[in-house]
Amino acid sequence: MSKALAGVRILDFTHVQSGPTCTQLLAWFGADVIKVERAGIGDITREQLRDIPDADSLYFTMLNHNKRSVTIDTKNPEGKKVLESLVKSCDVLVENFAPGALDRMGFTWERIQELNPKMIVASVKGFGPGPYEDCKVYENVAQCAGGAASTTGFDDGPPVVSGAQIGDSGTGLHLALGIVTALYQRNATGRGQKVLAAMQDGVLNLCRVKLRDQQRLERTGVMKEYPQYPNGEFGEAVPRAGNASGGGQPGWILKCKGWETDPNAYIYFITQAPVWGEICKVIGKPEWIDHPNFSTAAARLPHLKDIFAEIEQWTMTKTKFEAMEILNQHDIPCGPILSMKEIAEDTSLRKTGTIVEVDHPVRGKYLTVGNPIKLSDSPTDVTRSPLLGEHTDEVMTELGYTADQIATLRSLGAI
Ligand code: CAO
Repeated sequence: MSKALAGVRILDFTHVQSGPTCTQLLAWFGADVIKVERAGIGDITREQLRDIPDADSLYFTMLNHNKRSVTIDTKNPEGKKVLESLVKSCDVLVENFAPGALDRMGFTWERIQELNPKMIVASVKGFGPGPYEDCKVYENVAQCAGGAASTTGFDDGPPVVSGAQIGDSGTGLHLALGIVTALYQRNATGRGQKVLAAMQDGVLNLCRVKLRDQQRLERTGVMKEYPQYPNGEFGEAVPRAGNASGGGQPGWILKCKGWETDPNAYIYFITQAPVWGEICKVIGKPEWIDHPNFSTAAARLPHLKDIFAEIEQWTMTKTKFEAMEILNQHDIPCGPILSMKEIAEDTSLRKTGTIVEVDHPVRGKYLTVGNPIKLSDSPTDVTRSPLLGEHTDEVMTELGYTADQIATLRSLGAI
């Protein structure tokens, strides 16, 4: 079956996590992604957090599937020429170097336009234009600067970063959408353009509801679905909300059977208004259905702490899966707290290709997260990440270099 992005060639100048997430997605949709790395070194993540000596790390392999790898020293004058021919033959250049690195290499937007006016140049940077635009940025810096950390955690503790890589992988996703959109616009204009996804902006986009809450707080001084209500104090800024969810459907994480020894024996329980009666029946509190303190969503808000304490008395008598089974029969929204071990062993995620086993010539079999976006006419086959420079000769030949020229460039240290 053909792939959605078949025929699109990506010059993948990305490293670490944010950029590679983006180009991996494009590769999964069928683009030919050519990853350019430094000979002998490669993407720094190849050797970071290694679990098998001399094998590309899981960090690298899980972010670089379905790509080809070529090595080019882009600071070597001859290597620069090779990169120029790649620029001429690709549709998109994706990079996430520190600010200014691409310019210092001699590949300014103007120069790239000279070489290929149709080229789309897509960048992840930590910050957009402004006081921090020259800063290097990693995941947690973005989570802190994008509003996630100040709004995550519990009120009596410090800011907390999330395990979800919303700064890196989240921004990679944003960039991928920008690239596909620019490709679409190029169909009409025939021109390339610059695409920028700043990590701070990407995180803030994912924290949109917290900027909503900031304005609600400034107007009303209170947010009734937050755990600070009704007994705590609200300050000037949106506080950390613990595990609370929205106003119409307050939720919390509750202990389940086995919580004393299993750190993940918990369930997320949502007291969704339309099923309040069912909740009361399930937990053995039918008198709450019409009780003035509990009968409406608004009446319940000041009593959420007591309500969840009571529900927890019930969830503690069930495992999280037993509780799920019962609650789902009553259409009560809930979710088990799944450990990574449980997710890795989940058969339904394997069936859908969301968890995939991949074979690698050096490290052997490993698990990865497949393409979370499923296209019915463009299915994803996850193939292993490339070894460093595995496709240098192949790509150079496609660019028109002869075997002798390739050997010479290699002897010069250009590739
Ligand atoms: N040949 C020759 N030189 C190469 C090369 C190649 N094939 N590929 C890269 N380089 C050079 C670059 O030109 C750069 O050189 P100069 O500093 O002399 O201009 C150098 O390698 C290092 O690039 P860098 O500054 O991007 O790398 P770093 O490890 O110092 O910083 C990071 C890493 C991630 C902090 C930085 O790239 C960054 O801020 N990127 C933007 C934000 C981002 O994506 N962050 C998320 C990273 S994922 O957690």
